[in-house]
Amino acid sequence: MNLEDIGWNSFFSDHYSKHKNESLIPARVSFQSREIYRLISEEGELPARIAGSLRYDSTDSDGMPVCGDWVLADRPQNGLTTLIRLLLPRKTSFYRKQAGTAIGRQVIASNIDTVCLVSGLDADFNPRRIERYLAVAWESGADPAIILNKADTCTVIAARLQQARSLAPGIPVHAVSAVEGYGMECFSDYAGKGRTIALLGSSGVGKSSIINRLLGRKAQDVRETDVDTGRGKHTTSARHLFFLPSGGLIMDTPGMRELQVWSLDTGLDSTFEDIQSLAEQCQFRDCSHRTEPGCRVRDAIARGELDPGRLAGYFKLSREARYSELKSSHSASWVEKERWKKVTGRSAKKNLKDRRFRD
Ligand SMILES: Nc1nc2c(ncn2[C@@H]2O[C@H](COP(=O)(O)OP(=O)(O)OP(=O)(O)O)[C@@H](O)[C@H]2O)c(=O)[nH]1
Ligand SMILES: [Mg+2]
Ligand SMILES: [Zn+2]
Repeated sequence: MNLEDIGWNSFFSDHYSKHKNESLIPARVSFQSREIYRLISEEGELPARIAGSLRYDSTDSDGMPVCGDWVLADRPQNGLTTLIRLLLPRKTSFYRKQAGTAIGRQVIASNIDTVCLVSGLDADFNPRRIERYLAVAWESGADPAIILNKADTCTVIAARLQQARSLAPGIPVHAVSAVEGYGMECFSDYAGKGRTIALLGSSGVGKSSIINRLLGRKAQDVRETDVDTGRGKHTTSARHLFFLPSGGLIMDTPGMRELQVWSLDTGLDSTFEDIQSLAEQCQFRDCSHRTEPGCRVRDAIARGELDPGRLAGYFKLSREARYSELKSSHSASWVEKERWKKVTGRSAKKNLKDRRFRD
């Protein structure tokens, strides 16, 4: 196996040269599910787990390897599980807010060149959801593309394509059918030697079906019937990288019921470029586009040039991003206070008492 074929380039080799060590080999995480890892390396596929030192050294969850990462691992010894010693820096990374009530961000995949945002052309089609995924994609540093799957179930494909293009000017949009094979050649635009594609989208949109069609075999389980039976039930439960016959790699990911955004900076600006450029012409520089006079954003809505749903989506995403940032900075100071309470707790009080006596 040639490392360049699986995405190795000067970005990673520059970092690797700093840690070069005969007993460590560079490898890419092709699968991760909780504590179980699989790597691809010049030595082939390797089962792996995290070395205690890596777990100990990483200060937060960002420091733990995820699918797509480049790592340094022990040189494998006849089929034994190898240990991952070091995580190389990420070229691109996808974050989401941690699930449930947990505060903080979670890396979900890394080192992706093109992220294909998959939606279904059936009842799943939802412009607001596409915007949400688009914002996260922009923020990751990868190039987005929009894939509208299940074209065989849709009688208004041209209208849907146009609608998706208006949500994301300049972003490629493709209609495909994984079941019938229609339009699947579009993926070759993004694949090729050393390139990595990831499929992202809600559960049931057909990500694993697309993978199976591209690989020409049943590599991944797909949902038996095209009906969502249980709440929160996903067919795919872990991220997995596969080799494409045409060269390059493709990542299957578990569908998310609701992708909660983490911080958005460039992601928000890039997704809503139209609103941003209107906002620059509002009478007030800090216009909230709600009640102020001379608001160009509301003017555009009144003229029918901007969809009010899109503005509402923009408000919602920016609120969410601000809120998770705010919560995390509050929680960071809370965690710090708690830590100091522990450190300075009884023993510190005792020290203080002793000092008073000594003084
Ligand atoms: N009609 C039609 N059905 C499709 C197409 N692609 C996928 N499906 C069906 O949609 C259902 C869900 O497909 P999956 O490939 O399991 O979806 P997924 O996105 O991988 O879902 P998770 O793994 O839960 O995230 C299955 O019943 C597929 O047969 C398509 O192009 N047309
Ligand atoms: Mg799946
Ligand atoms: Zn305004």
